[in-house]
Amino acid sequence: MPTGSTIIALASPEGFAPRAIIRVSGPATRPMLLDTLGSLPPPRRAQTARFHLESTPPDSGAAFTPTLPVLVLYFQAPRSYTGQDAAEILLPGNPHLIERVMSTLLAVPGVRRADPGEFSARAYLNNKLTLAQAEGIAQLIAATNERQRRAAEQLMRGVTSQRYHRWTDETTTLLALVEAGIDFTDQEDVVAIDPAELSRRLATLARDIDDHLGARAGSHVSDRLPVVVLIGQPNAGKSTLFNALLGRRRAVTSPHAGTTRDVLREPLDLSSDLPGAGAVTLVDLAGLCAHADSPIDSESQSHAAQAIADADVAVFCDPTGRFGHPPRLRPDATVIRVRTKGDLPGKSDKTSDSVSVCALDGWNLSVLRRAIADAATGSASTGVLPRHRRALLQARRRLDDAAALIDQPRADAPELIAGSLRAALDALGELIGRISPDDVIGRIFATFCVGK
Ligand SMILES: Nc1nc2c(ncn2[C@@H]2O[C@H](COP(=O)(O)OP(=O)(O)OP(=O)(O)O)[C@@H](O)[C@H]2O)c(=O)[nH]1
Ligand SMILES: [Mg+2]
Repeated sequence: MPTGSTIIALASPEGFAPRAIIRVSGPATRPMLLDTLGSLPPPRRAQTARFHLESTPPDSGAAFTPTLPVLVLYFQAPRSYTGQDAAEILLPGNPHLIERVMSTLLAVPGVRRADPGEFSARAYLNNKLTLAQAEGIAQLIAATNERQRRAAEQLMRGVTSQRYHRWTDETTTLLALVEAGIDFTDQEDVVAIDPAELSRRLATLARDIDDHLGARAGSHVSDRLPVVVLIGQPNAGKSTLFNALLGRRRAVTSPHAGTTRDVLREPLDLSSDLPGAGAVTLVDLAGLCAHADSPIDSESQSHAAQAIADADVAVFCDPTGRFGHPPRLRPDATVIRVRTKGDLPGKSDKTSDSVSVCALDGWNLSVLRRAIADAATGSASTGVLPRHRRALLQARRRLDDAAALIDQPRADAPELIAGSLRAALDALGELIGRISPDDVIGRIFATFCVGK
């Protein structure tokens, strides 16, 4: 992510508004302000000015350059959000004027439009923000409930980072103690730290991580993909939705109720819907009936009930939007209510917590995919970001591996324990930004909006 260019973006919503804000960051900020305003405002003091718009072709013959009243804030490096020379230009919120100001600014050499999250990425690269704070900002912008807002605030205030640092320190200490045993004892199978002590400290660490991840973490510690079942009455449109989510015709669909009899399971990758969310197992089932008319029906109903009892997430499909009681689910399962066949005129009550979709043309499927990704990663209920959850679960598994090796009577146990602890550290390192591969940074900041 090169930071040598100067980036500009509209930092306020598109459309008409009393005010719009254009944000600028980069080395060409000063010449740009001099060019367009005729003078440089004093740093950090809002100043009114007249912005000289580039003449458009009809005016070009005239010697007259149109100007626009604006309010300008100039921030001198390094005292700015990004750590670079930066500015904010407040102007009337009129899309036509905004575009003319933007094109005047873009005519200054070295200036281009910002990519999503590029301002925050620059702040991070200039050590103005930690990775966790940057993610906190993104989460705050996207928060849809109080829990997520609180989690975002903890990220931004550094509370979450401190916790991650504590776990990293403890893991580093344990690794050092185990390695001391490998390097400095004559007997290879002796660990410098007392095994009971190591075991106790690993258990404490694991419990702290589980608490942070929420009570449901236990069920996700396994490598099993989260299971997402489509449930609802026969003919609710489950199989059509199943196919639409998968992007191919996997299940047979028909206007006749009772088409699906078997349990169909397919992996569905949701990483493009929510960075850090991985794949889930999507399951299509027979529609739920109170009465089974034949042995085939009762067998497919019992298979469906079994699959539902195993599910982490249930997508409850109902074209009427009325949604009765869902069938018996695991107590910690999440239910997503989906009004299927959203293209058909409905007599439904508008339930606020349901999402309407049309599986035939894909309307609102991205909203549903995002809801599934949120529910499957548990981030909806705990506020822990999917990327964090994934890294913490990874660390948690490696700590478990280490703990399981303690009592094993094998000569290379200390080396294996050290290897597991190192892998746990790598996973935790991704969270505190010490090991931040480019693609991780790219993915985090790419989820920001332009202008942030
Ligand atoms: N208009 C409209 N029709 C839909 C939509 N989704 C499904 N349908 C139609 O609804 C009928 C039933 O769809 P299925 O996907 O087979 O329903 P199902 O819930 O799997 O049914 P069972 O397997 O019998 O339980 C088919 O005729 C579909 O074409 C939709 O979004 N809009
Ligand atoms: Mg079906």
